Amino acid sequence: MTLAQAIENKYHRGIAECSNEEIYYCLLEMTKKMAEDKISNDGKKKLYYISAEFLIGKLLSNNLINLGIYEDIKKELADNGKAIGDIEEIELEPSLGNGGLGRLAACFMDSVATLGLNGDGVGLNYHYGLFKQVFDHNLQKETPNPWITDESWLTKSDISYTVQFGGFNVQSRLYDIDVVGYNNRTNRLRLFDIESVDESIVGDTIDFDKDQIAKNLTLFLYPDDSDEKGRLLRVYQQYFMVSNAARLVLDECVAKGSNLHDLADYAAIQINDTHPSMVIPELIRLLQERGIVMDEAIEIVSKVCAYTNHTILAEALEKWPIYFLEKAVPQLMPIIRELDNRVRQKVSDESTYIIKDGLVHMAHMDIHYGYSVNGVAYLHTEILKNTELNNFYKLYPERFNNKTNGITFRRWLMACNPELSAMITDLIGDGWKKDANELEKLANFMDDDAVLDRLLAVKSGKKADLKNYLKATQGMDIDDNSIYDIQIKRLHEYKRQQMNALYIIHKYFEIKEGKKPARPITLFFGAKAAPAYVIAKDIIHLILCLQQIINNDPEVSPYLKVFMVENYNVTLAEKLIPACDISEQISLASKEASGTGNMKFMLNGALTLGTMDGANVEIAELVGEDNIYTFGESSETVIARYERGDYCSKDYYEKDAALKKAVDFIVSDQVMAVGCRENLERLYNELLNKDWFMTFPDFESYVATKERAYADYEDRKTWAKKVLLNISKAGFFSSDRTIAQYNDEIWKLN
Ligand code: Z2T
Repeated sequence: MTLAQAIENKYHRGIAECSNEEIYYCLLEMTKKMAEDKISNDGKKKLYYISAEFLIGKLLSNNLINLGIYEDIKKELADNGKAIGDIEEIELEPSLGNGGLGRLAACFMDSVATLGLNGDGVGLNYHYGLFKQVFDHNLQKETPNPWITDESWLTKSDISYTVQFGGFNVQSRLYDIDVVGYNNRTNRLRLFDIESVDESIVGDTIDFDKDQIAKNLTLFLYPDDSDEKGRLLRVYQQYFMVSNAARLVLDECVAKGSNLHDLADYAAIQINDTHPSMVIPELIRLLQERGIVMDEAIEIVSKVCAYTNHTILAEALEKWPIYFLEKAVPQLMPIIRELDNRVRQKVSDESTYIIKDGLVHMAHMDIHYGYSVNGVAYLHTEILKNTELNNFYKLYPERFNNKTNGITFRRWLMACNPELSAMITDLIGDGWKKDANELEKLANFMDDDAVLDRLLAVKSGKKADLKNYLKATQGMDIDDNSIYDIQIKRLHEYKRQQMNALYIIHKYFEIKEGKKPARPITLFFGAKAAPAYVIAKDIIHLILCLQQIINNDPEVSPYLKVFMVENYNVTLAEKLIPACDISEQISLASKEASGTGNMKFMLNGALTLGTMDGANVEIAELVGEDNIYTFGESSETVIARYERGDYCSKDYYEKDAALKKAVDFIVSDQVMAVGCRENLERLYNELLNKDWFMTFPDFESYVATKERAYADYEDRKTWAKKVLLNISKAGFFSSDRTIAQYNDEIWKLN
């Protein structure tokens, strides 16, 4: 059916006579029908990817592309004077994740379906996604972020379970979102909700009454990124998620013919970080309920569950107080105790016990009672094996494996950068859309001036698009002749936005002193800080103050501007990434498990300015040192310094005059005039007395390397070659590759 026919049936009018909103809802309905026709449960064994977050982003364009009708719809709309971009604006973004971990889960679901594998995501149907960020007096404020409208991508199912908590029961309801593979089957995202959510308690802020747990379990997503803020209500959410998931798994497997003893022939469960870890004791409990004895139940579950670790930051490793699990999920504690006792009987290394000092260590349970433990980039997995989880590695070396993260090229190239996609297809055909390694063929054009010119023209076009979008939506005045230098990711000290801010101050002084850059520079930031993460919010405050000072200084702003976009989310990422020249990946070496933004930028023709951390190491390996800007201390040096415990930031501050000048500016009268003393002094003191993520030792090499990148940018032809080479090597980072490896080495479906 054409869109015109669907519109005629629904509204008895033509496309040109409909509002963008009417067209959006018609496309939504049409797409859902087409997607549902391709739902399949083929394949004996099925993957259940359980995750507290699926940061899916807007779905319309993505689904149209994967159904193969995007171009037709776009043309039909254009013929009727409508722009598909304006229709996309109607859709609300489901921000059902914090950052990398949640977006990874969404990319993975796309690739599972695209590879034709039988696999669903299982999670929670949050009514409010990650808070909406608003800037007010250069400070972050948080407001509720609803996304569910009467007509949405959700389909109510007839599946419902009673979930028991200590003291009360809750009735669940399953909602599905179709996951359309690219020219392939449709799988599903299975989001559990409660039957009676009370949205009325949510007002203008995110500080609402969370006491009535039974009514509000699925109301909101926890806004923490990699650090665990210990909010215990989260345990209720987690148990609600996994108890439903476990029952869904057992019911589906039994329906397919499993006798439960052979569960591992029917199901693989991937535990996405420790948020779903209670699925292990819960499955054991349910198997016992269905007549299987403890010994065998443990054995079955240990052949089904696999665990992915996403961080080495100690504060992010979930440990729940026993008394709390006892209160919230009393039926699990005897099982967890039994699991711990069995470890104590066979293992002498106390550091691996599940229960220690009144705390239940969720990751320890996953490793002892799962069949696979994976890290998310080569370096990260090595650090897990050699330091962080070394005691476990010694016990179970065969369980440890690496799966370097990936991204779906459908959303992160085809949908967000159709111009670059079209150019690539013109040059090498469209085989790369199914086999990303074919991008290597681009290397044949390294000396083709016409190709290099076209590549630069595509980038200029995307820079102009971003300029226009940010002017229209956020009132920003961007010079699209400038270098676009972009750092977008959650605000976290280890990601070191503060080091980029210090660079900006340094550059501001240079310009004031008459040292003008060859070309104007625009520094973009996009970042949400967890509402309770004080220093992270102070860093946002500093950046917003710098934006105000610099952009309004007529001496400096022709050469340097700073823009922190408000409410950075997937939708904004899709606009920012294609326009980027320089991708900031400057985490303290050893701390960023992988990063996935780094891959999106590379694929869209930005060059990486980064430390040898996470997947940056693999980017550097693939492109070679001439095509990436690396700097800073190695992970070995950093880890050794932490072990010695002798880092003193003041030593660096005293020795480096340029650094001192930049740091002192934070508490200068000039910044105080536009900012808050309390926030700025706190940040200044934090850097001077702690600087836990070691920005000072890397500052000098960061500045020097960034200057080298800016200088190189002026040789447009050489720059274009580097860009082309980066794109040609990006195929490795397709999540299709990652998922093929998960399947070959962990899930073994088909
Ligand atoms: C998260 O996004 C990540 C790790 C977490 O550890 C939690 C969250 Cl919400 C508990 C990120 C990593 O920081 C990033 O390096 C990685 O690329 C991403 O997960 C996906 O693996």
